[in-house]
Amino acid sequence: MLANMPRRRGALIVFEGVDRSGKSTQTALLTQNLSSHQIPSILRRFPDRTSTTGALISSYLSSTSEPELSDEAIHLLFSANRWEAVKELEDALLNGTTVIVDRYAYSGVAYTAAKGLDLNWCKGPDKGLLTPDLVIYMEIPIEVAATRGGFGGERYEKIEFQEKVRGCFKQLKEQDPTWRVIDADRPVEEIQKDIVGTVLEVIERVKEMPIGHDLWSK
Ligand code: Z5A
Ligand code: MG
Repeated sequence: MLANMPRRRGALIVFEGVDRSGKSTQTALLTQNLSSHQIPSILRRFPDRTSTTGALISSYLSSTSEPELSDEAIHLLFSANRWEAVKELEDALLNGTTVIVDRYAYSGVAYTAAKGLDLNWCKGPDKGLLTPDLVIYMEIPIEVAATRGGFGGERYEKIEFQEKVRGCFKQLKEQDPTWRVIDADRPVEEIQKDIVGTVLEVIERVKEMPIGHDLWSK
């Protein structure tokens, strides 16, 4: 009887890492691989440049924003861009769909804290967001990432700044047991194999657990 069947939810899987660490490549492959395992999933990315806040963010990142937004204002816009998506993500999880997210609040904190703002202040606006079941951190030396296609095109894509971002990610990782570090300086398929194994385990483990709404609130 359907009514008596336990309700199964999807898992919230977040990918983080410095620029060109391979997040978009791996999230796209993961969606295909989950589909071949008959596991329903959707892929979302932040910033979502299609919304109103996303258009402002996109303009800021390509340095055409006039007048210049303050570091605090752009930080809050990135956070608002995530809050706009909460209902859609939560509905998908409740329907049993796994949600794969390419960058999340950790990027929000790491990129703003790398500018010199207080890390705890940076966490504030994202407190209470949906809590990821797994954060996959794509670990790569900045010099290697900088040799990859497209590095250098936007505001933050400078080696010295990316080193600071990497240091901020390291602090966040130390405070969070849901992080899994993946060596991202390997062939694409080899990385994907590790990711699929870890993600399948997490989907199975959390399917009957409640969804968390308490990122950084405990
Ligand atoms: N930002 C922020 O400040 N605050 C926030 O709250 C959020 C973001 C959410 C735009 O993000 C900027 O917004 C970003 C952080 C800031 N800062 N910058 N600059 P974005 O996600 O839109 O950035 P992007 O343009 O998609 O780049 P990316 O995410 O940094 O790249 P990636 O997704 O990690 O890498 P990729 O696109 O998969 O791969 C890059 C290239 O490497 C490509 O040519 C691949 O074919 C190649 N590649 C991938 N994997 C490999 C392997 N394993 N070996 C060799 N080559 C590879
Ligand atoms: Mg990307």
